[in-house]
Amino acid sequence: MPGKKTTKVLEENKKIAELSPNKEESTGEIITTNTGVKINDDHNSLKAGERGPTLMEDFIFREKITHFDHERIPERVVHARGSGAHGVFQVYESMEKYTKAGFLTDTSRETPVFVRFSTVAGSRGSTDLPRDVRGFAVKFYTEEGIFDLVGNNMPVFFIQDAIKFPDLIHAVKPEQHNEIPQAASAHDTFWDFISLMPESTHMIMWLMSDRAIPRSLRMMEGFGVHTFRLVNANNESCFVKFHWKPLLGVHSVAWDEAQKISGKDPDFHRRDLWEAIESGNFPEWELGVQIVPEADEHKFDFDLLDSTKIIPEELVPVQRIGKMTLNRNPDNFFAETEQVAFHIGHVVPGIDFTNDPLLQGRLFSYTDTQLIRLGGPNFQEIPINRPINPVHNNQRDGYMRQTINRGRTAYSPNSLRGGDPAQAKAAEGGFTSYTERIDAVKIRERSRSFFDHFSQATLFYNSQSDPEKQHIVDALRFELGKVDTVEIRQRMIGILTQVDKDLASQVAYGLGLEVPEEPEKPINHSVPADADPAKYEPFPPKTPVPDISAPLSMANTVKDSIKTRKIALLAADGVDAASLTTVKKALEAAGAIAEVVAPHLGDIIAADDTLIPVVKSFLTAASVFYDAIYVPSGSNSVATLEADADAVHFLNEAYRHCKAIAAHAGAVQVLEATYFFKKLPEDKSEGSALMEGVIVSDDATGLANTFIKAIAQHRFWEREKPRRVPA
Ligand code: HDD
Repeated sequence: MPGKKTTKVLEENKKIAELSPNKEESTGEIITTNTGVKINDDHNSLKAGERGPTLMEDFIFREKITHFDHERIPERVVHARGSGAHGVFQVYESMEKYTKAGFLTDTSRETPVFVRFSTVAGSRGSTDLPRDVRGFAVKFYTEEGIFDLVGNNMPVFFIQDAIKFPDLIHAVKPEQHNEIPQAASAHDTFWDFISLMPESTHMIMWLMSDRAIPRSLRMMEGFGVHTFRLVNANNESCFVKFHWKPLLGVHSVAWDEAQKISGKDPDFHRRDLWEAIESGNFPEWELGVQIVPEADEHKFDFDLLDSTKIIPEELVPVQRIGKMTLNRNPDNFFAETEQVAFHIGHVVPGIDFTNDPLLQGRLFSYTDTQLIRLGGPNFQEIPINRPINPVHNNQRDGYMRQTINRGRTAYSPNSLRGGDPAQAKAAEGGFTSYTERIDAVKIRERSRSFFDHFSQATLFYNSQSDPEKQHIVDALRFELGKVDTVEIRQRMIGILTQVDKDLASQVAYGLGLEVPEEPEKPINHSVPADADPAKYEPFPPKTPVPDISAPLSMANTVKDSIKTRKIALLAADGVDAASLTTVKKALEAAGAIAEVVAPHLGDIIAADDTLIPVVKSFLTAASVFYDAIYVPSGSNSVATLEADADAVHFLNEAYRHCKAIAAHAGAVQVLEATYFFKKLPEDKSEGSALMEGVIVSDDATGLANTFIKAIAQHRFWEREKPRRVPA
């Protein structure tokens, strides 16, 4: 049940939804045409006689069909599949030392936000669970205008210069001759490109890690990726990297699980986000900043302008400066989530750009794409894109203009309107670009400071826990295993040797390839053909870089809560009501969602004749939709489940996907019917890695407590080692 505060927010949200302009909701109204004429018959077209042809004259029919025929707009060229939500952002302490941006200095302000999460490669209707980067785009509707933080759930990018973006996307999208595969990077063209682009290696480590298959959009980090500038009221600037830290921690699913979810519920993430908000479990992130003083620009081994690099948190800590809460679902997917137009160039006074060549290229691309996608220059007038502060300028006309500009003048300077709209001085909030000194020659080249492509890939790999490393190996074996061209696989082994020899040899083994004794140096296409290669050797290290960076591993994330985790309670007629409800109540008290899954829908009759409502049947549920499983006692229920292949499969899958499993001692027979329990070592005592997260007890209260701690651990990846469980 949502608490008092949450209920208040939900009620206020309803009011906002009613008050906003452009909203329409038919409650007992009469159906009309778009010209407002009441319709008498919406079921039959106008015909010449009962069995005669339809008449052209039927303006009601024509209007309806014409509108329908034009319902589609081009989907986004990337990030087509997305899910959105409204919310608010509030800063904890004034950041005025660094920036004059009002939403980062005024602690009393609640700034409205709209967030759109997305996958990158798939089409609009593709699954939520491919191995992919997730977009994490936040629109802040500040009192000084819109600021868009258009980031991803990974802190680096594939390429250093935006001129390579079309190549990257053409390579990862379905192949041009047969439009295969959908929403997948596991194919020849992607790896062909990557194997020829050493600068992508760091990003590839992230993409092959579990970050690419999140458990929930609510459990992902977000990153602004580029280094931006903050500028304060004295026009002093510092560099900044933006982070979003989810309060529920960073968690993923298993790859086998991701593939199954894609079949059983392609809307898994969208549904999860929607349901969390509807139930008052508002997703929360803290905004983090890494601040680098201007004077330290050249202090690091890497270039701050290079988007394939992070600033390790050991070198510059992340300060958590505010919180974002998503508390309202969109009213209409198309009007809001589809029509929202983000742009890295939407900044407010106090935030400015750097010369990162990827960022600079993005500054061009985003408006350009909206012109084709949303059909013209007035896309900013679509309700979801409008700032909350008024807009005044001399821009006029264009397709679908909404604003009715009054008066005679649409130019500046003018005298007829007293010079309106007037310019604002910087002190009055007028945007002034940071006066960065630039003294340069025009050059189509990349800086030598961008040429260390492997150190941070190695840092990322070394920072992972053993199971995470294994997942990277498995992911690379999977992805490259789907590549038909052996030369591409081999070239990738060459790249991986630059990251870690052991990683390379494990992947090579899985692919049946050899790691060459003397791997060829990866080809670097960003070096101009007629250049002296010595000019592009990475600079020698300047500052000690950590061997490992703890925040890079998801193993170190917060694991103190089971809030919003979904737990299946497997039961059938004859279940022991106390054994079921004690655990159910304890889980719900800890904030989890506990659902009874049974052989049939409706109610099951407990041993004491009470009726227990069933949420899902084995036909409509699947183990992969849950974070943990509990089997209560009751001899008839246990007998039914132990003989039910679906119930046993449910448990086998949960074990294979390393989830917490609990059974009342009276239900241990159901576990004994599973593959894993039979195969577990004779010694089923605590402390055995394979038994971790498997709980059997005859004390339902004690079991619930241990179970809750186990679920909070998220997954017991160590179990994967023997790889003996079919699922
Ligand atoms: Fe981009 C969409 C994130 C590089 C060109 N991008 C888009 C979205 C996100 C990102 C989250 C979806 C926004 C939404 O939900 O509507 N893009 C990134 C990040 C990048 C990046 C984090 C690197 C740091 N993007 C990038 C480059 C270019 C683009 C280098 C082109 C030069 N991106 C686009 C685009 C899209 C887009 C074609 C497609 C739809 C849209 O803009 O509105 O303009």
